[in-house]
Amino acid sequence: MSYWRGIIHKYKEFLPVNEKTPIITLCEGNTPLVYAENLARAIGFKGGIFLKYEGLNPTGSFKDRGMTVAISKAVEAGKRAVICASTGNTSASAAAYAAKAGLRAFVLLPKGAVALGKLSQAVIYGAKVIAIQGNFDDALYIVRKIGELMPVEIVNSVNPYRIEGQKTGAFEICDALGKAPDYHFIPVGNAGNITAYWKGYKEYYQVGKIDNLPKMMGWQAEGSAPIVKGYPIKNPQTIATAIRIGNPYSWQPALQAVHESGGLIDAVSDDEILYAYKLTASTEGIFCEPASAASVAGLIKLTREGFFKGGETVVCTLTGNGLKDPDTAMRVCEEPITLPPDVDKVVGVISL
Ligand code: AN7
Repeated sequence: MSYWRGIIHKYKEFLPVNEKTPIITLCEGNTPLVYAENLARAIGFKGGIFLKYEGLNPTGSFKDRGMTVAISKAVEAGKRAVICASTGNTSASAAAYAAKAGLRAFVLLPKGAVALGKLSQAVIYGAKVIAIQGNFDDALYIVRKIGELMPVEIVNSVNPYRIEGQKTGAFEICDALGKAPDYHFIPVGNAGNITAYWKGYKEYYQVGKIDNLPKMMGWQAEGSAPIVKGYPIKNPQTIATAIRIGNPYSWQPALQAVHESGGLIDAVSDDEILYAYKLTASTEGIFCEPASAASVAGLIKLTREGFFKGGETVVCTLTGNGLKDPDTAMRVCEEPITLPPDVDKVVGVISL
């Protein structure tokens, strides 16, 4: 069969699966790598920008790559239920893949701090949703305790199968470009994805699929930047709720990715994130969520600082779909004009 059947079918030899693993897939992966010449021109970047649009995965974020592996392995191990803490996307993905697998799903969300689209996904896929009066870090702590107490599989990136699946994003980029980019820009929350991409690039390098490695460039939101600051943040804040995380689980592997690759991890402000969010949509026709725009915001920041020599190839991972959080788009953009049903009145507001 030649049609796309998801990342496990495509990249089996790199994944911890065998003939007995039941493959639970929603045909995730194979997402567009969009050449962003308009964005490059707009920000004065003198090289090639490619946007890896992970918002086009089945539940609208990169989490589906890790979840297909985590849920397949949970089924293989005979598990009946999964649990996760989430800023929204992990819960949407866990709920969907659990539904496909016939498993029960329990998701713990920070109350009032999850975009409505993501919450609606968890609910409609049939997960038991528990809103915690606390933040993501509180919810993850509880999930890890419950994982010790009850026969339920944790599908946060505490689960190594998540990282395994997510590394396929790097494979797809290399397959598309025929090489690794010079720089890979990526938002950082719980720091699993930067860890996963670096693992993917290194594995492709080891088997000779590529002969270069990118510098890993991770971006946290200023109010939620524990790795940049060097200590956990008790009460993280940012408009990019997906990365509102004060004590990332994959802190050390993320630092290792940055150090081994010669990259960096830095922070961008909410204003910089929103600017990048709007610019990506208005120049490239790609609506990502605010957290995803942290990667583009980081690229804009470094471009303005004169960081690049010119001629570099960079990839920005756009981790999630903007439709998950339409409230933010409506808050930061101009309100639609309301008019009576009158041709002249409408003509009056159209300037060509
Ligand atoms: C759109 O869903 O942590 O650094 O619980 O949803 O691998 O955590 C989401 C994270 C970036 C950060 N962009 O990735 C969750 C969750 C989007 C995200 C990140 C997330 P990691």
